[in-house]
Amino acid sequence: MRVNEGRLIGTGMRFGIVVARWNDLITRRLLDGAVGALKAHDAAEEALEVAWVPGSFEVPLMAREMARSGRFDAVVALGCLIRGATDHYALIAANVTSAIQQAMLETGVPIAFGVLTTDTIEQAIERAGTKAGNKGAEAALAALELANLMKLYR
Ligand code: DLZ
Repeated sequence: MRVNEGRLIGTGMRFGIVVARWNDLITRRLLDGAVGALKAHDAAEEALEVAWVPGSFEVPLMAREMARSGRFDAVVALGCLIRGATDHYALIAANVTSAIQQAMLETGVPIAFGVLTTDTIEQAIERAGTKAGNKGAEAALAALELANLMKLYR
């Protein structure tokens, strides 16, 4: 029986990173985490390309463009949605999640989901490199693993 798993090797791979400017106190940390994780696994600095977008709502479109460009082995989507007093959060969160998945399935390029959806800013801080790890780094590693795994099928 052959069992395949994607290895965490970034050598020779190219990554697009889309990051939302909204809540940039948090998203900058997610970006740092993602870049740090990729470099720690031997991705070259010049193989990383970052595109800033206004908010999480715009992340899926840009992630799809990057995926479609054929220039990247994988894309990392980063944002931070914090529940507010309005229903804006619920509407955007559900749409962003499914739009990112749809873009990934449409293009066949891994797009890792690193958009935080939290009730409070404190919860977001915890997930952006303090108590609960860095979800940007985790998303980057998921992208790296998938990119390596998919190479086995191409
Ligand atoms: C408008 C809005 C609100 C209320 N909250 C957030 C948020 O918590 N996180 C985020 O990334 N973006 C937010 N936005 C901005 C939208 O994502 C989008 O950029 C605007 O509605 C313009 O299309």
